Amino acid sequence: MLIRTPAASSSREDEVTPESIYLSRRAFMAGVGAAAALSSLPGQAAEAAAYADVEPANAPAWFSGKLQDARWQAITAGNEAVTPFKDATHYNNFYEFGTNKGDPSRYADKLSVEPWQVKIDGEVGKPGAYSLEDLLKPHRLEERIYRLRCVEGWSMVIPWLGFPLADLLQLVEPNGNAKFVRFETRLAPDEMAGVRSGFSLIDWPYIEGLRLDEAMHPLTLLAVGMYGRVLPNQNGAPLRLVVPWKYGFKSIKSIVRISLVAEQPKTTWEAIAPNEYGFYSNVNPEVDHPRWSQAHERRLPSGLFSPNVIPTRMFNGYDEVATLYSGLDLRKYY
Ligand SMILES: Nc1nc2c(c(=O)[nH]1)N[C@H]1C(S)=C(S)[C@@H](COP(=O)(O)O)O[C@H]1N2
Ligand SMILES: [Mo]
Repeated sequence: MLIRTPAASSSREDEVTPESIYLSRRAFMAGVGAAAALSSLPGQAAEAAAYADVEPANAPAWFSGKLQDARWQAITAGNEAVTPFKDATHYNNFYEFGTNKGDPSRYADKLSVEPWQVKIDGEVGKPGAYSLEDLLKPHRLEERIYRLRCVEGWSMVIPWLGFPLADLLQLVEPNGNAKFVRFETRLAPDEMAGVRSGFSLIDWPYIEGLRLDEAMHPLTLLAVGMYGRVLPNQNGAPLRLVVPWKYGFKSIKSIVRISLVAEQPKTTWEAIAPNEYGFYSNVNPEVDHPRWSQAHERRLPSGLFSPNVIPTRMFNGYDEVATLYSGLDLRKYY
């Protein structure tokens, strides 16, 4: 893996980075031995553990190059602990590979992610089929440590690497008819056991959507990496959306098409159960799912004896998005 860490004395990063996380990142880059050594220091054990199991990847050239000038810790989750890499990569929802939490880590390796093209079409001045490399070229990667809250009631804290969706949208020049953005996941039945099984309610491909102003919000991220490395397939390689104030299913994985459209797109989960999963799906502890409460969440890792249940926060704690919804009845538009 091609990561260079500047000497501590010459780095601006170590002035702005909480030391424990900075050290744990260095530790995972240096290998498990260093992480183990670090975990003996008080206060740094949890962070070191979160990164200890990071599996090095054979990163493609477009990614390694981008890491050189990544902005580490551009956004953090305050003092909330980063979820261990092991949990973030072995407890997944990616129904194309099966409905059990362990299925994506078991089967998503089958997905061929190189070469990768993204089609951008609809109400834009510059439609086209872009290679992932070309799509990434103008953008600097940022590390953003976001909370991820699944509608099922569990949550994690994940350090993503990506760039704002807004920066991409601006480059393709949405026109005046563009009111929504529609996203589509790759559909490759030969590579996707869950699609082949025919056992699913889902009408593939997986579709998601955002209002244009939500898509343009600076928190909305297109991710290509996590935990300092390229995205594992089970987490949506090579390109996935991350919308931290919405339930996890809005954060669509393995995107091959981004369309600027005039009408609100029909999304996968809305199509399956419109009374349970709305288009907006903002995290909201006051609006329960018809079959369970959304007031609390199980922060992973969680077990029988330490369930780690915490209150769920409005907009998942990202209060700055509230202005997007002023005047909207969030009970009606759930
Ligand atoms: N294409 C696709 N994207 C998807 C899903 C899926 O099944 N297919 N599951 C969603 C759900 S329900 C969640 S909670 C998140 C999980 O992301 P993670 O596995 O990286 O934690 O991905 C979302 N994106
Ligand atoms: Mo989810």
